[in-house]
Amino acid sequence: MTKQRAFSGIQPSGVIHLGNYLGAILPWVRIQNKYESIFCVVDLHAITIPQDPKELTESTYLTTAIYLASGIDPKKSIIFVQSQVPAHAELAWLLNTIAHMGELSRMTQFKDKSQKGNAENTSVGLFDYPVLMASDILLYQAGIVPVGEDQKQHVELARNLAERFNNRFGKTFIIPNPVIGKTGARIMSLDNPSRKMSKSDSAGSYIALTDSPEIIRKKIMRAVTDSGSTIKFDPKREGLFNLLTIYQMLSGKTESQIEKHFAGKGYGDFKKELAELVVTSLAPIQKKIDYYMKNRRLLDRILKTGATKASRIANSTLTEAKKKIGFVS
Ligand code: AQP
Repeated sequence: MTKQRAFSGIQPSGVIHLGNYLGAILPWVRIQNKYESIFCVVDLHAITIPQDPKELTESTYLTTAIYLASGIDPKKSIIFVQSQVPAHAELAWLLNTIAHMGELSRMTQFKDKSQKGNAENTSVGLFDYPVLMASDILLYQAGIVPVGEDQKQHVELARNLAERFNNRFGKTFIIPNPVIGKTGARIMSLDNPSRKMSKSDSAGSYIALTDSPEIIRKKIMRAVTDSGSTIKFDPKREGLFNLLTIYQMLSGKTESQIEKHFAGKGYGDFKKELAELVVTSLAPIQKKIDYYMKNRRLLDRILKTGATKASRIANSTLTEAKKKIGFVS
């Protein structure tokens, strides 16, 4: 292995929103020249919450199209669908036998999601989600895991499981490191800026990458701010700070350049400019998404190549792990 490896993924469930884009996809595009990068559409994760089969298929293609349209280059990076590489589920089983109920019960995402529904009917898969994620990462010997802030705890579990396995059976896995951006790692909800932007919230809380310009303008103009009037980066003014963070990431300007630009202007002017910036930033991506969605055979071809390359790496790690455990080959 020459370059260090990076691995990450997004679930093909519901929409892909601006939080996913700024917190995950955009950093992936930037790192793909530096690391041997592997980006997965994690459909096995998606089904930990009930999914309509037709929508799951559609969402899997759409997520792939969004990766490509955003600038993930299949010539540089491996793009594949998780369920097409059976080693993910198999290593997850092996890791299940060393994971502890207690550590999984402490995962905040599980606690949040199981509390949203009927706890008694929460799937075992949702509980086990972090072990499957550890399997995803460890199979590729990824040292780098670029994620949003909300996934940090899961990457830490992957580190713990890798260390536990290595200590018990001998060095098998590289210990992964979460890489979390300084800006944009936690984009907040537009209608409740104390919560992170999330696809399972109401549609007004997020901007989907596929939202039309009219919808984007409406959502931004309605975004919750405060009763202040100056446009300044102040983390205590959560709503405004979140909108300014989005502006900063899409414009590439510094905080002081932005504050200077909006000096003397009000929230209305700022929101209008932000809306136009979001619309113009997403327009070329949306055009490419349409192109890929109309070319399913191209998507299938890219995914097939990706799955072949991913399987080669994953199967080699899995074989090693099984040998260490003592399975007869
Ligand atoms: N609001 C966010 N800000 C920055 N990064 C975010 N990510 C998610 N939300 C934000 C990052 O996107 C990547 C993929 O996320 P996922 O598919 O695992 O979905 P999620 O984190 O469960 O996203 P949602 O929208 O919050 O889904 P629900 O509503 O189902 O819980 C990850 O790197 C994540 O950190």
